[in-house]
Amino acid sequence: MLRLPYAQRAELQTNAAAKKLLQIMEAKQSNLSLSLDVTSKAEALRLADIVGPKLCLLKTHIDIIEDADAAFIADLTALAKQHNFLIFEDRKFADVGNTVKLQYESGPFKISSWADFVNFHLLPGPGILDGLIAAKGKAERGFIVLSQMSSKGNLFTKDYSQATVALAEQHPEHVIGFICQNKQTKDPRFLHLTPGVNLASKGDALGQQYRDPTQAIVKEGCDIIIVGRGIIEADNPLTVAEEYRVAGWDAYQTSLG
Ligand code: 5BU
Repeated sequence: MLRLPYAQRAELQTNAAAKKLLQIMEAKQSNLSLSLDVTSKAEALRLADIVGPKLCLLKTHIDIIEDADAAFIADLTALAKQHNFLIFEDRKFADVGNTVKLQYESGPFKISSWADFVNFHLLPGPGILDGLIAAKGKAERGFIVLSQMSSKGNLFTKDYSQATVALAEQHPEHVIGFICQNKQTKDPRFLHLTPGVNLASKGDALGQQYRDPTQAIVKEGCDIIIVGRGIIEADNPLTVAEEYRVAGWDAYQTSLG
């Protein structure tokens, strides 16, 4: 499955945040996203600082950080600037457009003011994307639609996944790609971000399923590997993050042919 280099794909982008992401991927030789699944801001900032130089993208679940506050967001966005990565809040919005607009721009987290990307389910229909687009927030931001999930027994069907691709194709300036397990479209404008990646494990006791970076990128055609516990539970997160970065980059090089 041959692909265009990130630099060329950056040129095709009509979404400024996606263009920036592809430029960072090229510059840092990284298609690695860390899933920052820890519950204290001190630990989150410590990990983001250590591993940041290896990442193109940091994925957050802001609602699991027990002491999250405005200072945390300020520190995290400062680290993003310092280490040159973007931030993706894995919020998985799934309500009617008006509620999602409020959840995205209001409440304690004001996600639209700091996250470069957020994701959403298409389950409620396309009004959810209209709600996200209508929200106030960062000038440069993009939306990622969930096309598939990594967990055992999930209810995503082929037809549903195809509907998410159709939506993306209608809004390429807003929808920058997919959370998925394999390639959804050959259109090089769209990014395929994939969770369920681990070099040492095949899954967990709660339904997660893993494969390695080569499988995800070379065989399944994904672009960005999202890794959580594989890195954050390692004795040396920096060393292990570098292993994932190299594995992801090598797989990308292979996919270019
Ligand atoms: P892990 O520790 O590498 O299993 O973490 C995976 C992360 O990706 C975690 O934050 C999940 O919420 C997220 N995720 C996932 O695992 N599978 C999916 O299909 C989607 C998100 Br969508």
